[in-house]
Amino acid sequence: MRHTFFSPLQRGFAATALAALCLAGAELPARAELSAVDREAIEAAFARADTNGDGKLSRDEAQRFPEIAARFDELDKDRDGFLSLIEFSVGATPPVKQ
Ligand SMILES: [Ca+2]
Ligand SMILES: [Ca+2]
Repeated sequence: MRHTFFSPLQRGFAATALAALCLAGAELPARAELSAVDREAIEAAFARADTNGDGKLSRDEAQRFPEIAARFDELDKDRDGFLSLIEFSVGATPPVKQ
């Protein structure tokens, strides 16, 4: 009788859960004060503002958030002319809570 610790289904689930954890950790800096609800609101705001869906905010797209637009250069840490979700989340905490 062979022993398998994980069925393929369980392995798939474990891998998915792990990937989700890694993704969540990579998307936003660890911020103790940022609750899951806040993070969802920020991600939703980011997604709404990202009108061309390229996963980053151009200066034009950032215009819908006056506080972000005013600090665009400061928030654009890697100076690529776009705000990533991470860069956006820095500026969006807490001004862009809705
Ligand atoms: Ca965009
Ligand atoms: Ca950037």
